[in-house]
Amino acid sequence: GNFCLSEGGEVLKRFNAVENACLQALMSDPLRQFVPQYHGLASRGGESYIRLEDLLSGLSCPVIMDCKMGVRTYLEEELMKARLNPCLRNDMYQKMVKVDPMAPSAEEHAQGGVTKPRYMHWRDSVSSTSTLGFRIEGVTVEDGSVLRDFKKTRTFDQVTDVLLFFTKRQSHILEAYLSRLQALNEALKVSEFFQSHEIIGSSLLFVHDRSKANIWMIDFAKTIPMPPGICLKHNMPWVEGNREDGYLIGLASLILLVMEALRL
Ligand code: 4IP
Ligand code: MN
Repeated sequence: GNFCLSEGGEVLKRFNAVENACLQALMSDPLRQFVPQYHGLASRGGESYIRLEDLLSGLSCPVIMDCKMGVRTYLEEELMKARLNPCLRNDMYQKMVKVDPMAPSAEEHAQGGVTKPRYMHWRDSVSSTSTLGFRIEGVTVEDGSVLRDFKKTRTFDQVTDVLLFFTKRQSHILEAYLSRLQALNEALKVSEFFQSHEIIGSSLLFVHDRSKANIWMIDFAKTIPMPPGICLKHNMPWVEGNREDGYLIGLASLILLVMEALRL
């Protein structure tokens, strides 16, 4: 997972070269206002960290929802790797059985392992990732406890219920989220970064307290530049080789979802 430290109004996140390059590029892109401000690197106890704006500072008892964006959460590279070297993961088999003992095939049960893309694809299909283009990974409530039991939250109605719970149906919060999502949609249209990157496993972080609500783009460790001159559309179905991520499919679903929650 993501190893973070909080320090002096900043967050230190374990260094990752792919993420670091993205954050640097994003600081001179129209998406800058949707990304935590990047303050360079730090080192602590022999480890390197990325210094980021603390998105929670100035908020009182914030609640947080993490939505992982896109119609898939693994890189095409993972498929290639698994084909060349079909390494069986027992940890992923265990995680799979915990959610659904019937999910592994007879062969997978016998092996006690599944390949990474097999696990990731299964995760995407039992959650809302494959159909809605995003999934809820976690919700942190006022007392700081984290709810992570959303692995089978798949349908539009199921995600709507989580959003209603998370926002407590407060219309001023839902309205603020809606305008932020719409502003993000506009910024993505003119973003050179967005056109030129495959964005996998990145999240939108929804954060609000009693009065303020905001949404941030975070987690770029699997956000990969496209070859020069090749652009992604982000709203097309993925077929292996086209590298489409479905980011805009997820954003459109989220906009509909918040609109629907405001109507209910
Ligand atoms: C996790 O599965 C997430 O998909 C991680 O993605 C992924 O890390 C893990 O792969 C995988 O086990 P669960 O969420 O179902 O536990 P993310 O970091 O985007 O949350 P990668 O390495 O793909 O980023 P492994 O290979 O790290 O275990
Ligand atoms: Mn990761």
